[in-house]
Amino acid sequence: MSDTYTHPLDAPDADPTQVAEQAAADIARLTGVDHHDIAVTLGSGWGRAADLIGETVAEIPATEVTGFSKPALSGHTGAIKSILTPAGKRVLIIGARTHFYEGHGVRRVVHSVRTAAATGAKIMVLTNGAGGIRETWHPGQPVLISDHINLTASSPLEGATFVDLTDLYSSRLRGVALAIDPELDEGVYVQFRGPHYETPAEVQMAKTIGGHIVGMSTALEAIAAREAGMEILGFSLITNLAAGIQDTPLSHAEVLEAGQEAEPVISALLAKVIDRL
Ligand code: 8IG
Repeated sequence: MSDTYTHPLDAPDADPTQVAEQAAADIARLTGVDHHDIAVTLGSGWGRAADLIGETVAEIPATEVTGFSKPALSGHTGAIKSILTPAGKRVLIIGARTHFYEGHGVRRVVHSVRTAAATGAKIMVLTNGAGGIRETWHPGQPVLISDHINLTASSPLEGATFVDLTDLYSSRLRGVALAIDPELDEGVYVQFRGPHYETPAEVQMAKTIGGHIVGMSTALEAIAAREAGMEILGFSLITNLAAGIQDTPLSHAEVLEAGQEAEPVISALLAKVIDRL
């Protein structure tokens, strides 16, 4: 054995599905819950939702689970929780995500999603904080993701894996959310690599090609979730209007502030939606 630490997903003979199965076994052992029905990734602004979804049965640091990395971002808790809903469903909460811009490769970006699938979850709820292109939107507003445009020039799929992405963001699940809040708006999520925000010209491009939301996560995760056979529900919290749509510069502080203000409202919404899934 070399004494240089190699991440399990970077080993030359690593099989991402097998690493995810190991991670799921870690979660079962550490939480005492051997199966989850629904998985939820909590992005910026969504962190409180876990408390409203149900009873926290177990909470473990993500770093205890095979293949998970330390959260790179403030506003992400880094915990994995197992929650029991009043309806008796088991919900796996993923409080940290690895972003593509961290530069560790797309396998690590989607490892949490593959792990969620390996715990048995059939529904993947992906939430994020993002920029809004529609002028009618305001910071603090949650919107449903109806589709995406992946501008990362990457894919989590390896080899000749031709996965259908029609109805990627399940119209059935969006219907459940809309039944709870008929006012919810929907939009097409455009994933950029980041970590810089877009230029105003790039935002205009995103708008021209059919985008309404700009962000740095979710699209790659959704693709991996679909490959794993899960049904996907996506929510963006609009924390800022995209560059050039709002006339002031963007700041991470503004993003955190909009997230904090919106947190009680969007957390309650998410908890209600999950209760009906
Ligand atoms: I929060 O305006 C958040 N994340 N790409 N652009 C991109 N990602 C974001 C933005 C934004 N706001």
